[in-house]
Amino acid sequence: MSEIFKIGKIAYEGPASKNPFAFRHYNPDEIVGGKTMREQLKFAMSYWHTLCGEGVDMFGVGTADKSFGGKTPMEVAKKKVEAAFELMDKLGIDYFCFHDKDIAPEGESLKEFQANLDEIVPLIKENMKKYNKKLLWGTANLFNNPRFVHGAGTGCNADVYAYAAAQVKKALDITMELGGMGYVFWGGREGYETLLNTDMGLELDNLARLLRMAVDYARGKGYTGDFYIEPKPKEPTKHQYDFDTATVLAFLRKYGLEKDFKMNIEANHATLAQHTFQHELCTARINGAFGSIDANQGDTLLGWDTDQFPTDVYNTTFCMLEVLRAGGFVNGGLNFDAKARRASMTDEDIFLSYIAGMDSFALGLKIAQKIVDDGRIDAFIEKRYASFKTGIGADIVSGKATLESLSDYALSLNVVEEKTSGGQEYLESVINDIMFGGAL
Ligand code: XLS
Ligand code: NI
Ligand code: NI
Repeated sequence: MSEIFKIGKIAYEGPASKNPFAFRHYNPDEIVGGKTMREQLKFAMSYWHTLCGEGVDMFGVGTADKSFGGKTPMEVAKKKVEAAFELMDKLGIDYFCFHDKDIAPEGESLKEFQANLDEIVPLIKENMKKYNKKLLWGTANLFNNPRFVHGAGTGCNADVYAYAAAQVKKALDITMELGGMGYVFWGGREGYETLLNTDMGLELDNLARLLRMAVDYARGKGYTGDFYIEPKPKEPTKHQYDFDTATVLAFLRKYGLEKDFKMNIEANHATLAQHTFQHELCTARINGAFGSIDANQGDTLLGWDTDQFPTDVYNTTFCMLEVLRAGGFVNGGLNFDAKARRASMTDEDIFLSYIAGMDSFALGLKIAQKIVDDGRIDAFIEKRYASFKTGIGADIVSGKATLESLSDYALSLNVVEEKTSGGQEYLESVINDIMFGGAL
């Protein structure tokens, strides 16, 4: 088989290396926090951005050609499989994620789409074996085709709903066939533009019905992986139903689905919801719903999902701190739902983008582990809440306290003043000390 990318395998060369095609921080076999970096980080390649994204934007056509020498749509799909595995192999990425539509052309009908998928999936399976790669998660694209203009699971047309269900069923079948560890529902067009034409109650009931059907179907077939919801507050619709983690948790609990779903948290979606990435991860963690991560970053000056490769090390650090606090990934991982900028259109840019993202997360992991080992942050938090360990605080936590007993207690104190510092500036400087102390 001939090479598609004229770039060799990317190796770890250490922080002193100036070779752009080398890792400076991601050393797959190095142990951090009791596991290898490869196990801690579980990097995945996003099929859509990497093999399908050509740099189209609102004002211009693509700048990168992703046909990889194929001519017909099916030829191109096969070439993409080759390119995908060559890329993962060269970058040392163990996992990938895809939408049904990324891997095979839709054709003219549902039957044709499924036949195309049936031709490509065995090829993918073969390559997974050959290169020892795994499927982190699969999903169905229920947003691109014009039929989903009013939504898929939350649309107004029952035929479209059934079509969406057929796509979900097939995408689940493929995910199971490929031994996938997860299945994602990102609510593409599940939202609304105006309540003047929207029955929000029915739309949400129907979405819950679709999720329930998907879970029952896959579990009935013996699927043991995770189901994820990927929150996002807006884009493409003005109001996406899966706004953020807290909103999704309330939805899942209303419909009794909370045991069946975890979160797939995307950094750029968190910031669109006016949250930090860490806030979303923490909300998922404390609710037992931490699952997987779409690793990318937005731009604070732009109000949309720019899906940039993550290079902000503060963010990767606080992300990995949450991952460590959650006890690490189980079925999830770090999927680079990220694309090189439109002006970064060369094959080299694909490699350089992944290297940048992987190195930034490797640094984040190392620093997060240092924060844990250093202990100053945890000790500060521990001390800050110490009053809940004994006396009246312990009564509050154990449930022994009542409104009356607290009132009596407060009256016995009569005057309560709070003069203890929250220490934010000190703690921020501790983080900088851990990151840069001694390094410069
Ligand atoms: C879009 C989403 C999408 C999901 C998969 O904003 O991030 O790419 O991750 O459907
Ligand atoms: Ni995503
Ligand atoms: Ni996104």
